Amino acid sequence: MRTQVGIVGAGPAGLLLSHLLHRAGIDSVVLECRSREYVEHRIRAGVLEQGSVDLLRRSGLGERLDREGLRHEGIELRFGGAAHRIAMTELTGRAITVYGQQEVVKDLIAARTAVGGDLRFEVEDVRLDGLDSDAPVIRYRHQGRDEELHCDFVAGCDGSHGVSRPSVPAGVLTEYDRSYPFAWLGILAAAPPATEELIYAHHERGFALYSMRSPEISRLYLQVDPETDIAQWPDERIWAELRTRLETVPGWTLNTGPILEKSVTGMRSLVVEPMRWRRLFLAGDAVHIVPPTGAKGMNLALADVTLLGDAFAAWYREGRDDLLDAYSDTALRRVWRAQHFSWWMTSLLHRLRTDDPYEAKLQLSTLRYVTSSRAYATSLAENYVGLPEV
Ligand code: RFL
Ligand code: PHB
Repeated sequence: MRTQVGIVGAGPAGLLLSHLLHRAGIDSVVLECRSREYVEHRIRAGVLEQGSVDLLRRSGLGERLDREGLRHEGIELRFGGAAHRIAMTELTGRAITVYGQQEVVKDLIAARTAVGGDLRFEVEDVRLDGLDSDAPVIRYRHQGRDEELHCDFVAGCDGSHGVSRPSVPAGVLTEYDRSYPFAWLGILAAAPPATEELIYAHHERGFALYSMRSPEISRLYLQVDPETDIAQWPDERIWAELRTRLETVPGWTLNTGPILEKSVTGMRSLVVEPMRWRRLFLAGDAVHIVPPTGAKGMNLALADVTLLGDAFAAWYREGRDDLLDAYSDTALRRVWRAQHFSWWMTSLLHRLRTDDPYEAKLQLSTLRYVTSSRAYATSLAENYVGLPEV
């Protein structure tokens, strides 16, 4: 079997790339190890930058997004017993849209299948060969049979635990990383959001975040120890801790309801350079990871494959390889801006160490500054809504 671009991974990166290539008249096949049902229901990110929304609309994926997405023009920083609004749209002219990652994934799968796109779910044992030749091959098992996919290029969009990045020979790639001594416990609850805008709360017991998915569904997160055993967090304990960290503003109360899903996610920062080796192009979480505090991961994945889609189009249509050659350097500029912003938001809002009151004082000083200086607030806002050029 042959295609032009073989894509590993049906997350936001792999699916959008396949969609953009189709629109440019380029063939691709997407290989995904999970089932369609699984990837359509995996609960993760929720915030789309203005640029991501514009991109999805431009590529014909805006219909349900415009209907169901929640446009937000500000966020709240809550600390020291008070609420402080960052007026993103007033400061930058741009906004964010709250729309679940799994909804983006569903829309992309629907768009690909509507035009007969080749998406193969539940493939096993994916191996990449011939990446340093003009004729790479992806070998895998599907429905009990050994298969080969011959292609011109491979796009490694298989997330942080994929096979693409480890297929590059040792010594070629450089890793830059940072780990954090905390994790997030996230819940999805059948409770109407008690807030119109997202609340990022700094509290002496640790960070909390109030987000949402719809007028009926809230999404909340608590900073917890990375070793946390979810069994130690029955629903009542989660609500009690959320109350302690969020009900710090007089008269404000949380809405509670049945918890539909809960999970613990570790936090990490990672960039791997360059984002290409020969005929393998890496995109999204397969090549960089950010802690979720800046809401950047999915947006970066979408931005990477937008560049990649244009670069493949220039190669196939005009025989140009300049955009493919520039892909890694161009993408890394946005990646590093998002790395800094995500690290900064994370460091500002979490309880860093139990025994260092100095750091807590610096955080509060920075929080007061960012919520009182228009210049500093604008910096936060323009990073949060997404910088058009970086
Ligand atoms: P994905 O979504 O992980 O997709 C990779 C796909 O590859 C498949 N795969 C393989 N397929 C075939 N063979 C193999 N060997 C394979 N190995 C893996 C996987 O099954 C999967 O389907 O990567 P992609 O496309 O790069 O997208 C990245 C985003 O998913 C990620 O950055 C975001 O979810 C991060 N993130 C957030 N990003 C935002 O922009 N805004 C947010 O508000 C936000 N909040 C979050 C987040 C991530 C979180 N968690 C759970 C890590 C909140 C949380 C809690
Ligand atoms: C979410 O809604 O899941 C969400 C929102 C903002 C973040 C991270 C996650 O920074």
